[in-house]
Amino acid sequence: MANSSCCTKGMRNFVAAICIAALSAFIFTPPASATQPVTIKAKNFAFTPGIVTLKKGQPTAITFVATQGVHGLTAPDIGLNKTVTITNSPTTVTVTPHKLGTFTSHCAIFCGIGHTKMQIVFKVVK
Ligand SMILES: [Cu+2]
Repeated sequence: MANSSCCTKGMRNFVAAICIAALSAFIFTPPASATQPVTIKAKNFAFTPGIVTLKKGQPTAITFVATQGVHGLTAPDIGLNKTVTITNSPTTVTVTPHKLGTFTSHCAIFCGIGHTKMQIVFKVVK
């Protein structure tokens, strides 16, 4: 008796495994618009990193944490419209910049003699 199937059982299992793998990759891959989360550390009297690059129109989770002192940041140009108080307890906010450019923000909470020089630069790119 001739086998009317064009595929062996092994081939069918192989094809099923490939389909499951492809489906899993589709389901578990984050959306293309998500960007890598960013952590910004604050101390007397600097933000680290001092320059943060974000993508226009793409939400980015930024975690702020102070390793020394208490600081603050407001950056309306990147969508951070309320002052975030930065303490040793991490605070995460999601921002979505809507305009291209390079924007400088200063520490929003007086933190000492170097306060006026404490700044961070956000670069919003395509
Ligand atoms: Cu400060």
